Amino acid sequence: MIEWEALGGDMKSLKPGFLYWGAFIVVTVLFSACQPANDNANTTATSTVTPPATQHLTVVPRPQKIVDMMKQRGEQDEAKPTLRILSPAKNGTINGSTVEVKLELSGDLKGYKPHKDPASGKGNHIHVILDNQPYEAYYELDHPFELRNVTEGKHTLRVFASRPWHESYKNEGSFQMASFTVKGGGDASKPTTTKDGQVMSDNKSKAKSTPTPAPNVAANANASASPAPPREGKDVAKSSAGDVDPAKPLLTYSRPKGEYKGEDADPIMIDFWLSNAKLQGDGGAYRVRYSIDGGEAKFIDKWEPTWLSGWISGKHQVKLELVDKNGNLVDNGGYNSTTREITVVR
Ligand SMILES: [Cu+2]
Repeated sequence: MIEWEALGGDMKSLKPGFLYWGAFIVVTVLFSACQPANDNANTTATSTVTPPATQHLTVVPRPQKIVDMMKQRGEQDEAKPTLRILSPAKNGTINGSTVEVKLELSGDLKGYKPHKDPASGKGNHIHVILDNQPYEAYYELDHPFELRNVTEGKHTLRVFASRPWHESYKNEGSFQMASFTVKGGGDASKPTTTKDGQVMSDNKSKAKSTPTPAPNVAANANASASPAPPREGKDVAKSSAGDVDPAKPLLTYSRPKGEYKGEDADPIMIDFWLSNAKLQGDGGAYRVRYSIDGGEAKFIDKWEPTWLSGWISGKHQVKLELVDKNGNLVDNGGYNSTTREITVVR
């Protein structure tokens, strides 16, 4: 009554106003009750991208088929593989445009051996990363792995041991990094490839399409006007090493990558390598921040794979960043914030 009085007037003039606000509240409550629970509701509503449907991602346990595979592998997942980069030499100089990658695997292997099973096309392998490009898989260590048409300048190579489902081994020594300089170098208008023609780096232009509303997109506007041809979901970009300090905290993006189809598309694993940085849940001071399609930031506080379920078909942007306890990006040559485009076909 008192509030009505405050709004002014007698009961006759108040009644229509009361009905109006009452109806408004009822409609509002009903409307919000009909909204699907969606963490990304705020971002999708204002996004300029046209999402075909809303996507609600949840963290789920390691899928049963992987758990079963681990059982079949015996002790392999407790192995502590140690890699050594024999070539290219750390801080070495290579004349020409071909860089031979030679690795030595040792350590407590417990049966771990990189090899592609011809029947399934799967097997243990090494992830090989040139600069901050998507990794390429290296299966047969007794066969040389060659980088061809590497451009002139400074580059980094990162390698680490991986399982058939691309989850990395996280023991000390599994990861190695080497910086090297190429003199002469290849044709910068053509991609850097392996000897089998797998693209390690598209030297010509920035990765095609960055539909995320990233404010720094404009910075790429001076990249080549001709877009890079599609390369089977591999999000390749101009490759040059940042000024990476191997003694400083370093986040190496590994997964997800490329195209995910059918049952492989749900859940999808986020996996990375961490050097010189311990996450909060592991007794350290750092966090890994991720966001999907420019949406709400989430945190990974233990160094282990994160399985996300609920992807919808289409292209998605996956961003991984290494941040300190205040949420500030920890820079290391530009490598600690990486965005990859993946394709989901369900
Ligand atoms: Cu892999």
